[in-house]
Amino acid sequence: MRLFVGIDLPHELRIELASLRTSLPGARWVPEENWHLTLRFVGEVTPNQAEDVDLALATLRGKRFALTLTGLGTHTRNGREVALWAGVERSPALEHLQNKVETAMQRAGLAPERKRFMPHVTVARLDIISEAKLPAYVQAHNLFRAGPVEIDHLTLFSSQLGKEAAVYTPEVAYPLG
Ligand code: 2AM
Repeated sequence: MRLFVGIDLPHELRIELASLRTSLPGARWVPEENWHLTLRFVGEVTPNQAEDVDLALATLRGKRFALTLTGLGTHTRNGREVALWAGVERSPALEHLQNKVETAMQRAGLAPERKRFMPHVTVARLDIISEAKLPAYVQAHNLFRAGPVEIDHLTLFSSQLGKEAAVYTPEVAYPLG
């Protein structure tokens, strides 16, 4: 199974994120039920490894924190803009929690994550035609801001890749103290 550790976004943030889904030709909006913040992508694991991941997360002592979404950005691949995301306000509490998750994943036997943590919520995948319209779109939504909202649990998600969109399923919730 394919897993990742993240934050299932509270309703208050989802309402605000929905305001970003305006006209942007060529944007394939991520279905609302798939909105999340990834703290650690785990990837394909065996059932035994999944158990170790679950155990490591269950023993992690994380603290609640306030999550604020702010600003917009894009991911580029081969010089092309391929995804649009909402940013996350820098927060020592979130960084600390993400570090704890990383340590827990290594305790569960995963190789260390080499990529720097760059928290974001992907809201759309972009086709070529959306690129020309992007500057105006980004300008119109530049001041996007949602929250702060208290986050009181982590979630272990499974991900099933599909033809249209992936299906992300919250499998286990781990309360934050
Ligand atoms: P993304 O939204 O920027 O694509 C499930 O795929 C989640 O894990 C997504 O939030 C995705 O980020 C993130 N992720 C991080 N590294 C990944 C990888 N190597 N492959 C797929 N998804 C990854």
